[in-house]
Amino acid sequence: MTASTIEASVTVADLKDSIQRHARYSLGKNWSDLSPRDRFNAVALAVRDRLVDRMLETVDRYRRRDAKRLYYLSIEFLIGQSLGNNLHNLGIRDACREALESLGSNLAEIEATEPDAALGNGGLGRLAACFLDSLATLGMPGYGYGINYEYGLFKQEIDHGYQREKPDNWLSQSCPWQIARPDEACLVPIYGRIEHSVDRKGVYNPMWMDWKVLMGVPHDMPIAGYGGTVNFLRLYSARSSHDFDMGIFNDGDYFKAVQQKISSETISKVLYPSDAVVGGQELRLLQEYFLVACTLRDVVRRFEQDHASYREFPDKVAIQMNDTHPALAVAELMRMLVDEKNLEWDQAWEIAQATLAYTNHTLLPEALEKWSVPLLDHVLPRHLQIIHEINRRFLIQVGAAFPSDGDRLRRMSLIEESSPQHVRMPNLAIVGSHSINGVSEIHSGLLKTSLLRDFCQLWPERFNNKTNGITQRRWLLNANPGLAGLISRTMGDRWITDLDELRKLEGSADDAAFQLEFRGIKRQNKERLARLILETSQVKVDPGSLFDVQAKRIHAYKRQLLDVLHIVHEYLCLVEDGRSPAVPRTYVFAGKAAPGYWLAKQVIKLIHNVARVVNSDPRARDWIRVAFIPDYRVSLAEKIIPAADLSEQISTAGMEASGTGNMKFALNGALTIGTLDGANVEILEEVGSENIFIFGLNAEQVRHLREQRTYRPKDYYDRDPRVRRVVDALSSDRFCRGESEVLAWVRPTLLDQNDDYFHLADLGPYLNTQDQAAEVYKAPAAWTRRAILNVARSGKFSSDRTVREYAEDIWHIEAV
Ligand code: NBG
Repeated sequence: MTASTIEASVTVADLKDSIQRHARYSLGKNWSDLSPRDRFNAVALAVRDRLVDRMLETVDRYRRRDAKRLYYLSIEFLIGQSLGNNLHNLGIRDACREALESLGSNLAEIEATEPDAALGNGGLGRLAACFLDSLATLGMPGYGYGINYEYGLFKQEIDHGYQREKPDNWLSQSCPWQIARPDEACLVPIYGRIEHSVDRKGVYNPMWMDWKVLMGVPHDMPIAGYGGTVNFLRLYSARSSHDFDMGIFNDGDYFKAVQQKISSETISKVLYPSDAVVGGQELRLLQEYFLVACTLRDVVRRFEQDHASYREFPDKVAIQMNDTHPALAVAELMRMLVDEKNLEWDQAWEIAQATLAYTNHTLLPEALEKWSVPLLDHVLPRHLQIIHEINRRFLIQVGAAFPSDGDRLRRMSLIEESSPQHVRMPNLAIVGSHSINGVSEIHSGLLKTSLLRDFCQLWPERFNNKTNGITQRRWLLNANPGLAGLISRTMGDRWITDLDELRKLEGSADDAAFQLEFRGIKRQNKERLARLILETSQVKVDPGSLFDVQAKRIHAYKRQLLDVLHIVHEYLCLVEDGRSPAVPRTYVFAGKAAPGYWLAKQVIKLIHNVARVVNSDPRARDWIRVAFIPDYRVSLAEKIIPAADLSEQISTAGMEASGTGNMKFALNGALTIGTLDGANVEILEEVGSENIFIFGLNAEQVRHLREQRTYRPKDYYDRDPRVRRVVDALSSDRFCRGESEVLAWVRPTLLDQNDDYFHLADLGPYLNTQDQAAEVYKAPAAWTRRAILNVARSGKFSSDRTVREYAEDIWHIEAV
C-alpha cells in the first residue's frame, strides 16, 4: 500500500474521533481542557493506534515468511521528535492537520510541544535513528535495541558564556509512543563468582554462582517507514528483580532491600554524556552488559519460537554492534550457546562469528574502549573467563599465521598487559565478527592502514566500508517543507524513497525562475532561524547576510576554534584596517560540550566573548554577527540546517570518521567549506570541486607532520601576519573584557603546546578559502546554482543506500 492510499483510507473524521477518545479515555479529560502537552499526548496516542495496527501486520508478515532479522545494538538512539515523522511516513499529515483544525488546534504548535528523545550524544546515535527509518522504509526486518534512559543527554543552558548542564528528565511525563511490555521482562545476572567444578563425565564445568539479578523491562517504540511497514525500537528499562529483593526482605533488612532496588534501577537512569570518550565507570560497564544481555535473551527467545536447531541461527539472525559499546555480545552469545544451550565451543564460535558484525566509528585513540580486568572479574566473572579462552585460541591462530612475531601477539591480544590488565573492546568485537566496517571511504582506508592494520593483514576479507547516510524523510521532507515542496512540484515525489532522483534537479540549476523560488525558500528558512536566534540568544541577525553555520558536538578535533580565528580575523580587518568583509555574515554556532571536557567548555566561553565584543561594536554592526544557539538537539538541527548558506566541516584531516551533519547541510542547499576528511571527501566527489570549498592539510600530510614531529605552529605565526595578529588579539584582553585570564588558554594551546589539531597550519588556507566563498556569495545566481547542484547530487548520502549495502553485504536480509 502506498502512502497516498493509506491517506485516503484514514479519514479526517476517524482521526478526529480517535484524538477525542484518547483525550477522554486515556487522559480522562475533554479535549478543550487539555494542556498543550496533553494535546500532544492525545494526538500521539491516536497516531500510535495506527502505528500499532501496521506494526502487528508487519511482525506477522515477517513471521509468515520466516524472514532473517537484523538486530541493531546501540547504546544510543538519537530519535528527536517523532510526531511529524510518523505523520509523514504514515501519509496522514494532511488528515491530521485538518482534524486538529476542526478541533480548533494547530498541528505545528502541537508538534512543537513534543520533547526530544535525546537518547544519544551526536552522530553515532543519530545514525542509528536514521538507519531505523530506512530499514522500515525499505520494508526490511531490522530492529533497534537500546536502553530506555530516564534522563537523556543534559539540557544546555548558557550562563555568562559558560555552559551549564541541566537534567533532561524526558520520561517524567511518560512517552506516548512507548508500549511497555512487563510480560516480556528478562532477568540478567551480574556480579558473583565462579565455582570451578567438573561434571559427571569429568569435563570442566564452571558454575557462575551467587550472582545478583537485574530485570530488564522492554518498551517498544513503533518505527514507521514511509509506505506502510512499521518496525520497532526496543528500549530496556532496568528494574530490580522481585525474586532477589524478596530474599533480603525475608532476612528482615527492609532498608537494604529498598537500597538495592534503587541501585538496580540506576542502570538505565542516565545516558553518559560524551560522544567520543567515556571514563571507565562501573555503571557504564553495567549499562553495556545490560543492553547486551537483555537483547540476546530476546533474540534467542524469538529465534526459538520458530526454530529448533542452533545451526540455523546465523541464517535467521544478524546482529550489528554499533561501535564497541555492545562488544560484550561476543562473550554473552558464547556464554549462552555453551553454558545454556550446551553447544561445543567450536560450533558455538562459528555461529557467533557468522551472526555478529562490528562497525567502528572513530580513530581517536582515547575513544577506544577498554575495561580493567579486575573490574570485569568483579562484575562479570564468567564473561572474563570466556574472553580469556577466546584470546587463548585467537593468539594460537595469530602465532600460526605470523610465526615468531611476539610484538604482533602483544598488539593483537584481547588483553593489554598494563597494570592492571585491560580488555581491549575493539579487539574483542573484531575477533568475534565476520564483518568489520568503517563509515566513510577515507575512514575505512585508515582503519586498514593504521588502527586495525594487524587485523586486516590476518583477515582482509572481513574489512569493508559502508559510507554513512541520512534519511531524507526527516532531513528534507520533514525539516524543510518549503524545499521539499518545490522539488516535488518540479519533478514529482519519488525522491522521498529514491534520493538519486534528485539528479533531475541539475537541469534546473541555471533556470532563473527556479533559482528565484529556491532562494525565496532559503530566505524564509533564514527568517525563521533569525527569529529563533533572537528568542534564544538575544542576538538580532540579518536574514540577508550569509549564514555561516557550525553545528555539532564541541570537540577540539572538530575545530570550532578555527572558525573563531576566522571571525576574529574578519573583525580585525574591519576595525583595524578599515576593510569590510566582502559580504555581511552571520556566524552561527550550536553544540554541546561533554561536561567533563574542559577545553570544549572553554571554546563555548570564547565564542560568547567574541560574540559580545563583535555584536556590540557599532563598526561591525552591518557586517559581522555571532550567535551561539543553546541546547543543540535534533529538533533544533531541523530548524538550523535548512537555513544555512555555508556549512562548516573543518575537522583536522584524518580525525572525523565520517560526519553526517555535512550530508544534511548539503541536502538542504548549503555549500560546504571543509577539509578532506570523513565524508567530505565523498561529498566533493559527488558535487564536484566547483561546488564545494576545500582547504587545508590532508590526512597524509597531518600524519607525516605528526610522525616526523616537524610541525612548528610558531613558523606559521612568524610567517603570516594575519595569523600573528589573530593570535595576539586573543592573547590580549580585547575579548576578555574584565574577566582576566578567561582566555589565557588560547595562546599556549595554539603555540606552545604544539597545536595538536593544526589550527595554525590550516588558518591561512582557511582564510583564503573563506574569501573565495564570500566572493561567490556576492553573485546570487552563481551561489544558487552551486546550492542547487549540492541538493541534486546528494543522492548517495541517503541512509537508504547505506542500509541497502549493509543488508546485501553483511546482514543478508531482504525486503519482505
Ligand atoms: C562518530 C564520528 C562521526 C560519525 C558518527 C557516525 C562516535 C564515536 N563517532 O564522524 O565521530 O559520523 O560516529 O558514524 O561518536
